[in-house]
Amino acid sequence: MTKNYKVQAKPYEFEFDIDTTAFMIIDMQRDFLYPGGFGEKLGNDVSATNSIIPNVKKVLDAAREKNMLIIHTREGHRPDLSDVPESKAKRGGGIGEEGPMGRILVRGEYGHDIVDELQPKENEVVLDKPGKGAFYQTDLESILRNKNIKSLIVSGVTTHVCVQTTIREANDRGYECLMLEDCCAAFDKRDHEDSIRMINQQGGIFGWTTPSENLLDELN
Ligand code: TIU
Repeated sequence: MTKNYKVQAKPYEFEFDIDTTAFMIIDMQRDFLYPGGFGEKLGNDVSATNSIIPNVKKVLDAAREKNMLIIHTREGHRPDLSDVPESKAKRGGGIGEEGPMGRILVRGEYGHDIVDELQPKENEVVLDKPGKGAFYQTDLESILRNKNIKSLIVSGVTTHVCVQTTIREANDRGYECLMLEDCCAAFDKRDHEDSIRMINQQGGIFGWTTPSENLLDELN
């Protein structure tokens, strides 16, 4: 069985060994994808973020088929809000307030959880994070080291905030990151497109980007 893959990408082919690569799904939570959650409360239209669910699901199915390590992240806070920095609390979004999907961005609430279509399976990692980056105040680095992971294939929302922050943090730690363009979204298309350019510019300053079709062509 082939373990090494080469995927057409920008700025050039992305090569990875499937046994040392994890598929990450960043913050595909109801709070960012449906009306009444954190994303909308911040003043955004959530139609772009929820439109990528089917694209992410296709890659998730392929990653499961290949027994890849799958990591789901969720941005959120303790019910007593003791881990919310004042600087974050005062900038809106209604963290901790009651909304139609429960208390906004609070762990254990319906809105904080991952959408039905992408619900994690028992053997998959679910990582709760208080910030935008997936490494900050989490055990992600330890999990990746223990599982001998060298490369990350990254999807989720929002492209310019949690996805980009995580890719930048991963890049500095020596991980090679492939961002799946149509499996990520920002509330504003310009932020999404600018992020793609920021990642793959200067010879892949933070990583590689590609439409998911190129990855699926190789995996399937
Ligand atoms: N506001 C925004 O675009 N994003 C976030 O606050 N969190 C994530 O990106 N998950």
